[in-house]
Amino acid sequence: MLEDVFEETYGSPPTLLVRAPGRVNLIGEHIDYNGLPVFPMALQREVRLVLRPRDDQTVRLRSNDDRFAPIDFEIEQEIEPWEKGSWGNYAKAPAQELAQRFAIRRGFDGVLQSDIPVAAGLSSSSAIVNAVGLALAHINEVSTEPRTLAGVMADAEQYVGTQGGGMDQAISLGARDRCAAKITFHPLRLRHVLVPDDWCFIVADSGEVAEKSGALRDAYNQRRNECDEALRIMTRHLATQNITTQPDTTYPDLCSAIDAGTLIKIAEQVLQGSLLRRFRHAVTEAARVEEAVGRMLAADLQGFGALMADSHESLRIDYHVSTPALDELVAVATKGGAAGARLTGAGFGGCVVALANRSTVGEVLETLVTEYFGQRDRTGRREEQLFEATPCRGASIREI
Ligand code: NG1
Repeated sequence: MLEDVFEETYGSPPTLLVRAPGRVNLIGEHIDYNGLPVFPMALQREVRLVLRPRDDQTVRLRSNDDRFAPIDFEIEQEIEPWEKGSWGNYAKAPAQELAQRFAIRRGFDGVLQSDIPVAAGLSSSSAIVNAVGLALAHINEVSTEPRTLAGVMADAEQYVGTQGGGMDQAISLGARDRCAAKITFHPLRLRHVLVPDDWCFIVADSGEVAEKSGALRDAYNQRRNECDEALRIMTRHLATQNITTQPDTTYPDLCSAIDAGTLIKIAEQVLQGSLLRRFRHAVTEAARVEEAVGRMLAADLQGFGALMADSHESLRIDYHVSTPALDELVAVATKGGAAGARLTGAGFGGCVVALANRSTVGEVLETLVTEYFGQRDRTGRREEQLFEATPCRGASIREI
């Protein structure tokens, strides 16, 4: 029990329990940082943190997973990060952000555990940021209202050096039980959509580590910069045609002013190479999100699945974030009868998500086991690598 580990470590029992779930993004990939809507759900895998507030500015935290060494640091306006890829930076990130914005002064002793696969595109990192952030906000009497805290935590996570969007923090803090949420940004809004009872989302982990705080950070940030550059060129061009005139036009402005088909035709004249491909992905993916919300509301499983398949193709060809293993998992899930499958999260490894009807999910799982996981070197941690995602409520904190 986490409480026992706490008591053994610190000599007295913890007083608070925080939980923060991971998430699986159903559709809307690599577009949150363009301010475009996304459609994830929180899942049953989560970070749990037991803690006892302190009267000073120290945070002492240990994980019950021996791979992660115990950490301690002082809450200050400027907190020096540990080396790139170090897990402790996900605890320092919310501490620094809350110190800068709200001058928080109280730390805590804590023990944390997580059953979210690490670096697999299921947002294990944001779950730590949110759990620590929620704990610090609570004990320092800062607002813990999910949407407010989500914005703060999204800024906080930039501390690790990845220029992510705000999807992960928003869904992990704001999700409702049994629901996915369409998230729109600036201002942040969550529209909760009940996942039909007979829909099953399967998560299958390729086993390829997608460590975004490490080496892949640059590849991720590069795509974000390419999207910015494509937008700049497009708005400049559109201004010369008197189509849009604002200099600070955003992706959402553009997508609501001009339909996706027309935008892409214009882009094909104006952009080249990777800028054209990144732009095309962003615009078509945003349109797929809008459509996917309608498909879920209409309980149209096949329609939703087809959009997932299109999303994967766009991420593979235009966004260039897939891998042969992810493509193989998508193909195997589809062959097994999934209505659709796609890589989920940042890509470059990690997981795919597949959609199946409850009556056919067994067949999809079996096909994945025999044709992907049953093969040599992929049999290691089956129940961790292949599971059904249950839509769960967002983070919470309570006294124990
Ligand atoms: P992952 O790597 O799956 O946790 C990242 C970003 C998201 C979003 C997705 C791609 C962070 C914390 N998360 O998620 O904002 O851009 O990639 O859709 O940077």
